Amino acid sequence: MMPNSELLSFLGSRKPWHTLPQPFYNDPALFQADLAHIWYRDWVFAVTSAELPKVGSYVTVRIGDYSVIVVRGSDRVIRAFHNSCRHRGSHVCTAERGTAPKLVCPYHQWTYDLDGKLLWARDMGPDFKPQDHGLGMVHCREVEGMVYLCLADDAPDIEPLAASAPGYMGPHDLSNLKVAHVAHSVEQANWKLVMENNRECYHCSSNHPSLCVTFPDDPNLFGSDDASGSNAGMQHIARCEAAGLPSKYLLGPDGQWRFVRIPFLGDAVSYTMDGKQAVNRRIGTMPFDNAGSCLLYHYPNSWNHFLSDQALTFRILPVGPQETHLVTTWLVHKDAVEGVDYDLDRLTKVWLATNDEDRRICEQNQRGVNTPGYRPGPYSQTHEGGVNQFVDWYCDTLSRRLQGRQAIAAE
Ligand code: 3BY
Ligand code: FES
Ligand code: FE
Repeated sequence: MMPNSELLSFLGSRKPWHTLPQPFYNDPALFQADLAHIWYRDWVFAVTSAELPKVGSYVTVRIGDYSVIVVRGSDRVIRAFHNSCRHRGSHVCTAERGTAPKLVCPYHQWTYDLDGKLLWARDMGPDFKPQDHGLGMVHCREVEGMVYLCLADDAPDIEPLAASAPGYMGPHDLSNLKVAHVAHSVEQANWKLVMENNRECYHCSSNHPSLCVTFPDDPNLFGSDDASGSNAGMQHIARCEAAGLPSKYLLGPDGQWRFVRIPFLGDAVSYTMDGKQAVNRRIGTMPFDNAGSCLLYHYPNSWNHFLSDQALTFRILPVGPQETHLVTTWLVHKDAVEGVDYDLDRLTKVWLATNDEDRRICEQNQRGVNTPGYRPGPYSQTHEGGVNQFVDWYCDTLSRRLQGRQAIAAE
């Protein structure tokens, strides 16, 4: 791995309000540093709890070199374990998702309960203590229907998010929704390019024809400042708050996450090609259709849209220095019937197209950054405050953790 001092000097060479130096986007050693200091240290969004509807429903999540099983126990609590058998280390769950009454290792059938306890191991002798060989636990926290994992021994404080989420997300009631669709896409781009791209709409008018039917590309609404620069935004917030929907721009500690409820364009109520609802059943306790979209980003890996007729989650995970896995999940009312209450194509059309357009521009961005002719360029103060805010969060977080390590090493 790159020595901390070298990393810190790279960080020090970043010009304010500029893109990062090239190695941050393509260097394998820097990618390892991102894994060690960001991805293995922070809370990472894994899955919606709606995707784990039954006792024994599980998903496996790959975070860098780690593989983690997220599973709903017989007490309905969602827990996470290292996907490594305590016998000889085999993966226990080999599928990306499924349902199982017990977790049985495919190698020699060591059998674990859904809470990770080892229940059965054949012919291990009289001195073998099953209680010493349960699956390794990973920190796991469900916040308003979104399941977060943390691989660190000591997880950072998630309470500020957990305290604010019920107000903003409670009316959408994510944990009582059902999954209408899950889409996977792999982008040949560094995870930071994918996140930077998400934090601005400078690119929207020329790249997202279907999103632009309903989504306002006004940076005052979702950039790095509160929505006070937008009249439409402030009116929308006031109207929603009066109806009991927390909506004001709220920035978490260190800028790691943010909630704000924004209006759609004109009379639009959902992400459809005609702006009309995609699902004819309102979710949770949403008081009206035109509540716009409640936006939540959480660094390093998710952005989300909570509407009146659906909830949309987006999760990125780093695969390699120039490869990122995006999973998009559409949740709808649990009694909504496909073909009756909603049409799946209509529901997913805008964001499937938008994701693909974003994949293409992020991949072109990566290719251009890879050429020796790349030089860090300036962000637009008008449109890219959100991008700068993300890159600041990344640089500050990385340097704080590197300096922490150096201080420990020097003691
Ligand atoms: O998906 C999003 O939340 C962002 C907001 C601005 C650009 N992009 C559509
Ligand atoms: Fe799992 Fe042997 S490695 S039972
Ligand atoms: Fe985009």
